[in-house]
Amino acid sequence: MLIKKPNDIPLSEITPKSSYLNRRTFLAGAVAAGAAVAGGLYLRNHDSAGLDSAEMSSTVEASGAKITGIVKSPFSTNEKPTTFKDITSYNNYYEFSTDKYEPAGLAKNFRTRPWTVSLDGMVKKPKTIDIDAIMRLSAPEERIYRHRCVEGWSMVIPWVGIPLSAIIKAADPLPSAKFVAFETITAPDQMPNQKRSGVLDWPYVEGLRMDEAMHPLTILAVGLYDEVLPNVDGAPLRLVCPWKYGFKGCKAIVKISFLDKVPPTTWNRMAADEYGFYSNVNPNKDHPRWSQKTERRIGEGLFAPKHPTLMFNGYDQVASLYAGMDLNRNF
Ligand SMILES: Nc1nc2c(c(=O)[nH]1)N[C@H]1C(S)=C(S)[C@@H](COP(=O)(O)O)O[C@H]1N2
Ligand SMILES: [Mo]
Repeated sequence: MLIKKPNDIPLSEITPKSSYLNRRTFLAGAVAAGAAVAGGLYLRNHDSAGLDSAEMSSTVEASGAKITGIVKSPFSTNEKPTTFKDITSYNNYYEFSTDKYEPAGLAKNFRTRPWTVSLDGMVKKPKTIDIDAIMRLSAPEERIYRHRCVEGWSMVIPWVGIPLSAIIKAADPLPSAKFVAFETITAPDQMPNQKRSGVLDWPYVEGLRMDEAMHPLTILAVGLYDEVLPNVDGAPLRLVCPWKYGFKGCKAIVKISFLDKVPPTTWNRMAADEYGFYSNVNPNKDHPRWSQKTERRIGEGLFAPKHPTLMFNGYDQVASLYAGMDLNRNF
C-alpha cells in the first residue's frame, strides 16, 4: 500500500489477490448498479448554474465512450504509453481498496452522472458546475504524461483533459485566493472503505498553490486513451499535476475551494514526516523508508532495469515556481 514497506510493491504485482470479503461486496454492488445502466449507456446532461445552457442537450456516453475533438499538446512526452490494461488495473484508490488490483472491479459501477462540482471559498460568487459543462470549458487535449507514484513505480499515461486554469477562470477567484483545494466525493454506499475506519480520513483532500494550479501543465483529466475516464482512474474528473507525486492527483472531484492559506492534504495529515504539501518528484530527497532515485515502470516486468527518477519528474519548466525554496527539505 502507499506505503508500508517498499518490498510490498513487487509482491503485490506478482500475486494479484482479491480478498473474499471485497469480492462479495463488489458482486452485491454490481447487481444493484446493473439495473441502473441496463437501459443503455447514454446519459443526459444536466443543467448547471452560471454557464450557458445552449449546448445542454448534447449527450455523453458512459465509460468506454470516445471523446471527440481531442487536440494534441506540445507538453506530451514521446515515451511509449503504458497499456490501457495496466493503467486501468494497477491503481491506488483507497476509497475502494488498499490493494492495487481490487479497485478496478470495485469501481466498475461507480456512478459518474449526475455529477456536479462546487466552486467555493474566496471566489466572486460561489457556484456549482455540471461535469458536462466543465468538459466544454476548453477543448479536450491529449496530454501524455509521466506518472510517478511516491511508492517508486511509474507509468506513461495518455490523459485527455482540460487545463485546470480554465475552471479556475470560470470560478473567478478573489485576488486574496492563494491556494486551491480539491475534494473527492463522499459516497460510502459506493466506496466500501469509506464505511471502514482506520484507512484514511475521508473525504480524500488535496491542494495546490495558486501558481501551480494555474500552470499550463496542470490539468483536470476527463479521459485517457481518447475515452471517457475509467472509473478506477478517478472518473469523471481528477487532478493531474505531472511534476508531483501521484497522490496529489485527487480523484472523483466534487469540490474545488479557493483559500488564502495552505489546505490540509490527506497524506500529509496521515504522516506529516513522510508526505509534504508540495510533494514535487525529487530523486535527491529519499522517502524516510526508501530511495526515490529510481522507479519501476509498470508493464516492463519486475526484473527490467529501473528508470532514473528525474527532478520534477522531468518537467523542469516548473523549477522557477520554487526559486529560493530548499527543495531537499520534506516538502
Ligand atoms: N480519492 C483518491 N485519489 C487518489 C488516490 C486515492 O486513494 N483516493 N490515490 C492517489 C495515488 S497514491 C495515486 S499514485 C494516483 C493513482 O492514479 P491511477 O490509479 O489513475 O494511476 O491517484 C491518487 N489519487
Ligand atoms: Mo501514489
